[in-house]
Amino acid sequence: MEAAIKTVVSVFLKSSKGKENLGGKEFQSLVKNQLKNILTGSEDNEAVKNMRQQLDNNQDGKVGFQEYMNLIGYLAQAPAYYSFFQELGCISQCFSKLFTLFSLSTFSLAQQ
Ligand SMILES: [Ca+2]
Repeated sequence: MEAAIKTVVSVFLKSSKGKENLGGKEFQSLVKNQLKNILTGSEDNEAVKNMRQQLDNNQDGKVGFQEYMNLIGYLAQAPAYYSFFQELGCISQCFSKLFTLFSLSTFSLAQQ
């Protein structure tokens, strides 16, 4: 648990080069390098840009730590939803609703 928290924080700080926010290019390389096995579409620059804009709650054009944590929180919850949706028999349909709910509609989860 502690190791996971350290990793989440250090990935942000490494990507932002110690700054409080991730700019467009920095966020793009974080997604490409760190999330490529979780998110399909991480290679799609336009999709990553859309995701950055959707995460950008305070509309400053950058991804702050809190905004980054929203993404981590979402990704942490997704596998739990997956088995629930599997039981309901509506994986892709339910995920697209969930992604819309989280305003991340341009992305989908990689096959579990
Ligand atoms: Ca922001």
